[in-house]
Amino acid sequence: MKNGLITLEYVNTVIKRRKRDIHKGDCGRILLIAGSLGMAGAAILCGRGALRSGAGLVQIAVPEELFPILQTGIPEATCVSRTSLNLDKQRYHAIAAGPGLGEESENVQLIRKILQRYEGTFVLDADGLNQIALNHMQKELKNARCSVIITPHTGEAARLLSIDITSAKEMDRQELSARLVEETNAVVVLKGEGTIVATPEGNSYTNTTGNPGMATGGAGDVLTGIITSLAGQGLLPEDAAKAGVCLHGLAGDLGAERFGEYGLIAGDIADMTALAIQKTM
Ligand code: NPW
Ligand code: AMP
Ligand code: MG
Repeated sequence: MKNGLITLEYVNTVIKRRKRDIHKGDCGRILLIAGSLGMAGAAILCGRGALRSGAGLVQIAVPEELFPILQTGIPEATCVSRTSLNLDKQRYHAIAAGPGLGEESENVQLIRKILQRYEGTFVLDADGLNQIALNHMQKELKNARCSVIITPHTGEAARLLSIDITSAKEMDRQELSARLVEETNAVVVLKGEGTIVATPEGNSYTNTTGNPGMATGGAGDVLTGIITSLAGQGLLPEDAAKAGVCLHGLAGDLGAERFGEYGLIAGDIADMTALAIQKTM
């Protein structure tokens, strides 16, 4: 069992240098199942985080009525309907589900299908996690065919563990993250000040970057995009989670230098991820 800090020096050891003759298909083809009417922004922010951290091809699965918003808000990404997805690992190197997904029951079936069939890395966040909790799917998560990374904040952690939010807020965060690993057998990213990445092997790492300016709507949606992008580029799930939270925090720090902690918004964090990666190389 290891306990450690997640530092920029560590990130430098896991981010790959690009070969001169690389093409976009080599840089991670990823699928983001995100967004719903009223929360299209979550899908755009997630996609922006993914692109700014190097994903070569980003496809976003949204209800068709949202295609025009997505294609305007993030023209670099393509859109696909949630009803016509091909889940082969050859098609997508990593998949995420959850940011702004809402509560529609058809999304539950899609998440279930990914857990049963997909062979790559699957990142679950936000409403994706809420659906797992609501439909008591923790066992399905444990038995998943894919490698799973979950990225709950304290409220989502409480729902997954069926405990009330006040108790979760009062609980020691190391203990809370260890309980989440036990419940899901996933790589757990317990978000907040000093985000913890806890692994099924019993290791626990605490992030050293980030600031209170990141307490702003959409910041977590950006993180999901970053982690999925890194996993899609070939990082192991644990490394994608650790490097992702560190780069996301550094992007928040660089954004706060420019806009201050009060003015920082999630889109700034996504864009600053580009500079954060540059700084670690
Ligand atoms: P309290 O009472 O505030 O202290 P929810 P959500 C508790 C999408 N978004 N951080 C908290 O406690 C997301 O992707 C879309 C946060 C409260 O009881 C999701 O799909 C945006 N909460 C959806 O909205 C931008 C904490 O948890 C509850 C906490 C809902 O996500 C915004 C809140 O959790 C957003 O990202 C912590 N550290 N600790 C867009 N532009 O489209 C405890 N809580 O109800 O899941 O709400 O996180 O906003
Ligand atoms: P979410 O609540 O899903 O939007 O996620 C918020 C993101 O911002 C997570 O990555 C948190 O770790 C980060 N964050 C929020 N508040 C703080 C804080 N006070 N200090 C550092 N990071 C924070
Ligand atoms: Mg969130």
